[in-house]
Amino acid sequence: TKLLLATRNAKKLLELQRILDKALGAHAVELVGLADVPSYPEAPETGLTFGENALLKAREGVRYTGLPTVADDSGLAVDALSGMPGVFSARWSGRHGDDKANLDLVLAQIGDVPDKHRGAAFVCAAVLVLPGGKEHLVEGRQAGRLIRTPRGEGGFGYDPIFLGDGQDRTNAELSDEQKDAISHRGKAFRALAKVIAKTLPV
Ligand code: ITT
Ligand code: NA
Repeated sequence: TKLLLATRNAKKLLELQRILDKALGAHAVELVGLADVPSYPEAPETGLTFGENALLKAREGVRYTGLPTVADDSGLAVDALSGMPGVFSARWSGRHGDDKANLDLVLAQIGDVPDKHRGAAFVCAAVLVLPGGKEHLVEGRQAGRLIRTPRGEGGFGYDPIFLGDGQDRTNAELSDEQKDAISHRGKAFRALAKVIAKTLPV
């Protein structure tokens, strides 16, 4: 079954295809990204929650292509920053997609508060929107805390400063498969895979 994944992020496409292949069997679903849809109109990410933003992206995908569409929105919620950067995670420093600038700003803002006040969680909302208008929304979380000095070369975004609960390595020190097993996005998309299996011919 062909599904649109409403993102231009090629890494995200590969990661989600890998998670869905593992959950549903290889080739059960084929994700098509926005890079392959000519003159696609960018959906505005104006929602105040991850779920709203994921729905905005997916509804636009269905409207424009008529394909069942999957989308996600994700970010880091820091307790000491009242849940920020949250839906603004990709552009917290004002430079959209500048992972280093965003990470440095969060580290500067949390400063040297003690470990017990350095709690944070990655959150991912994942949605499936069908051409008939049916909408399915699931959410995944990974709880942990922020360390003081970045470690590791893997992953992206805030992974080098995030130590998941029960882990002695940052998310950036894990392999892709190890991260998928415990991450917000892994959890959300394994839940969405179940919805896809029930809803679509796979
Ligand atoms: P879309 O095209 O799908 O909108 P995007 O690159 O804007 O893709 P998101 O809004 O989902 O992606 O990502 C928000 C930001 O949250 C991302 O740029 C990172 O800074 C952070 N983030 C999300 N998931 C993360 C993860 O697994 N590890 C580290 N940082 C993450
Ligand atoms: Na976003």
